[in-house]
Amino acid sequence: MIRRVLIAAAGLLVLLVGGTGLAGPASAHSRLIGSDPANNASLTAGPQRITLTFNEAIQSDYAVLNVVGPDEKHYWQQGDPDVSGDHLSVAVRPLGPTGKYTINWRVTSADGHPVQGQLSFTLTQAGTGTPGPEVSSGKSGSSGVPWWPFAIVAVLVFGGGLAGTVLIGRKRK
Ligand SMILES: [Cu+2]
Repeated sequence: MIRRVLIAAAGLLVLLVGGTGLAGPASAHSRLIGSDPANNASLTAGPQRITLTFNEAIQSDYAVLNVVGPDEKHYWQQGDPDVSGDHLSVAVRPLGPTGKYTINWRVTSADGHPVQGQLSFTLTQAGTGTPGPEVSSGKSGSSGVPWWPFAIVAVLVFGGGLAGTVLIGRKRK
């Protein structure tokens, strides 16, 4: 009987610790609280700059902010994004065709966790601008988060674990 109570108590403890462990970090992420232009805005002229506002100061490392045109193939932002306190912004080239422009963002929260999302606006009157680099060309350069360091680490960790398992298996034989 005592054993059962102990097991139940241990189970409850695991649930409590696990629960707070999940809720804690998630609630500490930086949140997007506003943007200029506003999400889903209809504009007759392109914005010179896009500015996102977060609920707290964000980290400047690995910030991404780009604008993809209605053809979904070209970038329309100009240069690298700028982080200043709780603001993330980027300059925008003069826009061209009418239609939906998608804003992609990604920042590192104050607590170190990455957060990302998408906004959009619609241009209702065509501009005279010409598009920037192609999305698939990889010319976005420093505005993209490099993925290969993570891949290398993943391969090393996985490979190491696999080698360890094989070695232990051999020893047992
Ligand atoms: Cu977090």
